[in-house]
Amino acid sequence: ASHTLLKHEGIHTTPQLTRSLVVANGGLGNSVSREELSAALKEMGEVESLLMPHHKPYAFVTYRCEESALKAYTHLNGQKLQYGESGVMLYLAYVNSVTYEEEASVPLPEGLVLLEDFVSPEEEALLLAAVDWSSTNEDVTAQKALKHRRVKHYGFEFRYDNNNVDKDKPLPAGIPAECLPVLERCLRNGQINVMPDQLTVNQYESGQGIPPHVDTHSAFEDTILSLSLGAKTVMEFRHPDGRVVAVVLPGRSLLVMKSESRYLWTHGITPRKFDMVPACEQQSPDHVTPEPGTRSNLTLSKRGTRTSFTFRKIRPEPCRCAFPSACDSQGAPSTLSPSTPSPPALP
Ligand code: AKG
Repeated sequence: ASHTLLKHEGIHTTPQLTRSLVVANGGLGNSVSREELSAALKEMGEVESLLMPHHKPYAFVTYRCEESALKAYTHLNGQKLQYGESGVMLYLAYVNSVTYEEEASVPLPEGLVLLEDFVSPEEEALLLAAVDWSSTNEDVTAQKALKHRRVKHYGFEFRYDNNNVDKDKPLPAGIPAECLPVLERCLRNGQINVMPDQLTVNQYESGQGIPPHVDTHSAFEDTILSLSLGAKTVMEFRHPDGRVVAVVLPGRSLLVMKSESRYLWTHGITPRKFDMVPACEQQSPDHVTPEPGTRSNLTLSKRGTRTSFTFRKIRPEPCRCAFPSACDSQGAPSTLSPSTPSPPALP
């Protein structure tokens, strides 16, 4: 099976001993993490490089010397790599060179900015404590348990049935006071030029997400802020022409969506328990889609609980943006909903 796989993938193996091996079944696409594979390979000798292509079921390892490669071949070929509660059988073969064409790079959507460490750990704790998830105040904050996450709205309720807000029905609870220092910082720094009046707090457990959507143009003004608290996640942006950009959102970061990234690209979080993120986070922490000519250096990251604060400004007049194909004010249907409501509770 590994030979078929390698043939279909255009990988040329050689019976001669070389410093490089392809490790079939040892790829990110098989849910093997970089740390797990790397630990097993390092036991055989000094590893010069480990390449784990995006979504592929194999990896390439290059050792400093041929003796280590031989040791890896002898001890790991046909052996089970144990990870988590399961394992996978590894098949190794020598390759003359490690050649792998990366997927083409896609730049970040126009208008999208990610600001890391935007809030301190103390502010993060304060903000998380400001959200009272006990269900006694459901009407005050329009709290909902959706199929894929739980949400709370402040200022105005975002209604998932019509993807809009009742602009003349403000909620009893406005944006919590704990948010004001953060929003004032955004005003001072120029991320926004008007104070938001609507907040949606989403809480995602591992395995949960939000369907791809564009925030309804007629409901909210241009700039949308999303503050990530707790665990990191990966948000996918999709352009109508098919481009997809995956962006890592670390805890305590602020995502600013303006212009094309707010009006035309959908944003969403795929419900899953692991994300692929750069292995060395210092290098390229916010952008998973690889740069041209760079080597994949991705690893699997386990998701935890993430709470996001999405701040928006209610739009008083119809939207007159430059993206009519996605603008409900200019006749485009409001197609995608950021929610799949949970089925009614059983008695
Ligand atoms: C929404 O509530 O419409 C969102 O897109 C939330 C985004 C996030 O969780 O960062």
